[in-house]
Amino acid sequence: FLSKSNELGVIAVGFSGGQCKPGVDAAPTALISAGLLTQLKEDLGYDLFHDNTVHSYASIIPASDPDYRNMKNPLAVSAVTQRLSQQVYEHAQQGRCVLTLGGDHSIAIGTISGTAKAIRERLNREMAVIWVDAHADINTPESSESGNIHGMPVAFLTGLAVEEREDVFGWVKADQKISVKKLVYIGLRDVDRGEKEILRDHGIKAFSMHDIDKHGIGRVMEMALGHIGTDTPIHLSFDVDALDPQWAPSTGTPVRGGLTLREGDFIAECVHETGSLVAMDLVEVNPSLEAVGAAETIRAGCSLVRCALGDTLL
Ligand code: B3U
Ligand code: MN
Ligand code: MN
Repeated sequence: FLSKSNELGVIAVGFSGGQCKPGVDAAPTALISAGLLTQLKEDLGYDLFHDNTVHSYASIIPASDPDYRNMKNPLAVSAVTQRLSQQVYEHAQQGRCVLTLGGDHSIAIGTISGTAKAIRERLNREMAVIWVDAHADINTPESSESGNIHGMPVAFLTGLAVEEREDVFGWVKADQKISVKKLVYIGLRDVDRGEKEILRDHGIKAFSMHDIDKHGIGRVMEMALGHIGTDTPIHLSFDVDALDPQWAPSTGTPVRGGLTLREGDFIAECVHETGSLVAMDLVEVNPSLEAVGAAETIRAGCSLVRCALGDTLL
């Protein structure tokens, strides 16, 4: 095991600035109120390291934050993710697995940069990332049509997007980045034209819903984990919109034709079985959208986290 097996760092991130719809900042409270942390402690036996705070980072969010290179809220997202990166790093550096409850997916700039650096220092290894999502989130500021930074985190984490300004992600240094060779996508079905070009040009491993329909989720997980290689630390970044809206309707950009809840749980279970999970993000749960489906979406999110952290059916 690459992490201390019973210690779990937990960070609750109530941040929504990577996209335009309010409400995704309320997800950590909703997930925790639904009993997620109690289940991890009492049913799965984890020692939780949690400051009992939902971080909104209000004190570091600037009053004025004009668009820059087509990015919306650039200073806020950069400042929040820089702080989050340090929080994640402090857990991971002590050998804890780290669970981050978002928040929109821009927060992965913070979480992944934090674990990548800690894993390099602690294990002298390059970490892999499994990105489960309907979207590729690999737009550069220039390729993005929306300007929403939650569509760009992978570009900043892989170095495909570069920015000198320290206060606009210039703080993400080489030891905090990941290789495109160690990145695997699962669940894609809404990828922008510019993103498709980026995935093709860099030979990035991606399993779309087409691949899941064709091979089945069992074979796809074998191929995904085979690509990463055994004994490689894994950061699982799970966007709840990878699930079909039938299971997770309360999310900012639902896309039909997604994973069933069982397929999502299966992905998480397979990652757990590797024994190589070093961090997980659960993002884009928005309890205020499609309010009728909020409880179901929260239940699905809790299930994904429990499965990744070792809950089994039998
Ligand atoms: N690719 C689009 C849409 C999108 C990305 N992530 C989400 N939506 N959730 C964009 O805005 O970059
Ligand atoms: Mn996403
Ligand atoms: Mn998504």
